[in-house]
Order: sequence, then structure tokens, then C-alpha cells
Amino acid sequence: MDVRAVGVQVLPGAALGGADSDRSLVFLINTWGRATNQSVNEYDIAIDTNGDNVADFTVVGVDLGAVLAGAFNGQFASFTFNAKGDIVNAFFADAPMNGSTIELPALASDLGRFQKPEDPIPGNGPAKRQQLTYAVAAFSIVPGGFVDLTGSASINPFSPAVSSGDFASLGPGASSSFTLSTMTRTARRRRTRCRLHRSAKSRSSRKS
Ligand SMILES: [Ca+2]
Repeated sequence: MDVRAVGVQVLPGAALGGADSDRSLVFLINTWGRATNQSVNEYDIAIDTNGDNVADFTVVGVDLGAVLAGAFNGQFASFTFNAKGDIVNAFFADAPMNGSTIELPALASDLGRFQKPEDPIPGNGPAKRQQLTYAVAAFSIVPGGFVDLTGSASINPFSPAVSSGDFASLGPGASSSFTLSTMTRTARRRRTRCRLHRSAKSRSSRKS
């Protein structure tokens, strides 16, 4: 259970039964080694939504039976907990046997992220407050004793820097195409300038 890479896939809200205005998030963890069944491990994704470096939600990949019935049953699930430790939502995880990839679903709305009106500057996208920061702590349950911690990364579910999660159903011989969207360097610079402008503005308003 040595974590190799972590990322997030953003899908339409409907993919996880959410509203069109919501977003389905799939946290993906890849490990260097493989597990016969991922129920021998637990993966905690600490999610900070207000930038104070304290987790406001935790998406936990863990054995379903262990959480709901107090006995392991070999099915891997994704639970979203709030800061009080209450279960907000749960989904079956995708964690193939003998595999090294764990996919943990969660709805953006369950993490307190909702679509907001566009910023007043055209093309600047939704406000930065929609961003969430995540980091992974992986624990070995069997044999136990191993812990792996990652650094953190941030994503805005409503305005990710790179599009992801495109898919299509194809009949025999059919084809389809996708448009890959990335935030351009100009857009990133424009957003940064906007933030700097706002900080300067809030500093000057505090002085007055
Ligand atoms: Ca926080």
C-alpha cells in the first residue's frame, strides 16, 4: 500500500445520481503494489474547503461491511464523512481484485461545493471559493503498521484546469471524438491578476 499517484476525475452530476448543477467527483489512487482485495487497506482523503489546512470532509475508501455492520465483507466502498464524523453519503468504490487502482466517488455538493455565478470578469470562471484541497493518508489494516501520506493538491470541480471523464457508447465500427479543454496560460494569468487586484483592493478598503 505504497501510494504512487492521486488525482480527481470530474463527471456530470448525473453520473452519481446528482443534479445537473452538481459534479460527480472520482478520487483516484494508484499504488506501486497490488492488493488481492483492497479491504486490507484504508484510504482517507482529507478535504479542506476553506483553506485553513483543517479537513472539513473526509472521503474514506474502506471495507463496506466493516463500517456498516462491524464485520469485513470484502466489498470496497467510498464514504463521505463531515467534520463531526457523520456519514454524509456513500457509494460503492471501484477497486478491482489484484489491482493497484482505487476509485472513490463523491458528489461535489456533499463536500459543500455548489455551482456559483460566474465571476464578473468574462472568461475568469467560477470564483476561487469553489476550490477544494485534498491529500491522502493510506493505512494498512492487514498486515497493519504501514502508513503512507501524500502532499496536497487543489481542484475547482466547476472549473478544472483540464477536462476529464469524457466517455461515449459506441456501436461496432462507430467512432466518436472529444474536445480536450485546458485552461490557457492567459486565463491563468488573468485569474491571478484578478486575485492580486482583489487583495490590493481589500487591503486599501481595510485602511480606509
Ligand atoms: Ca478547513
